[in-house]
Amino acid sequence: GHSSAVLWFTGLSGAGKSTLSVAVEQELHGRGIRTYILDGDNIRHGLNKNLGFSPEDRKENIRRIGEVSKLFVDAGVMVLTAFISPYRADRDMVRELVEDNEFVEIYVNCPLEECEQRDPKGLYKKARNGEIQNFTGIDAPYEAPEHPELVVETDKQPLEQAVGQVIRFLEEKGYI
Ligand code: GGZ
Repeated sequence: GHSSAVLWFTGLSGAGKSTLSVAVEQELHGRGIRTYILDGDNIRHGLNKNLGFSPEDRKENIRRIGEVSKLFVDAGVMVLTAFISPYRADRDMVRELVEDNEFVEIYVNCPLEECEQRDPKGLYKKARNGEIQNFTGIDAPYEAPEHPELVVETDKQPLEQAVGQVIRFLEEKGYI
C-alpha cells in the first residue's frame, strides 16, 4: 500500500512541471498506485475557466486546486499538481488545508534564462513584446519556496534522474 499525498510541483512556466509530473505518474502507475494529475488543461479550462492571472485570481486558482486535491487525497489517490503557484502564501494555504505529511512541495527549479530559451509556447516572447501582461518571471513575481520538501533542478540532469529524485524521496519518507 501507499499513503496518499499531494505532490505539489511549483516553478516557472517552462521549468518542466508537467513533464516531470507525467513521468513520475508513470513510475507510480508501474507500482500499482492510483494517481491523478491536476494541471492547466483540466483545471484552468474547466473548474477555473473564469479565472485569469491577477494575484487575486491566481490565489483563487490555487485555493480551488487545493480543495480538489484534498478530496482526491481523502479518496486515497496520489495527486500530482503542476501549477506555477508563484505566491508562497498561496502554497502555504494549501499546505494548511491538508494533514501534516500530505503536502509535498517540489520546487521545479530552472533558471528564467533557460525557461525563456525553451519557450515551448512562445509565451515569454509575447510577454517581452508586451502582448501578454503579468507574466510570471517577466512582469509578475515568482516567490521560490524557502523550505520545500524537495528541489529538482531540470536544467542540470536528464528527466529520468529528476524522476528518480522524486521517487527516492517518496520511498525514503514511506509514502510508497
Ligand atoms: C503565467 C501564464 C500567463 C501569465 C498564460 N503568467 O507554460 P504554460 O502557459 O502552459 O503554463 C502557464 C500557465 C500558468 O497557469 P497556472 O494555473 O499554473 O498559473 S498560477 O499557478 O500562477 O495560477 C502559461 C499560461 O498558463 N499563462 N498567461 N500571465 N502563465
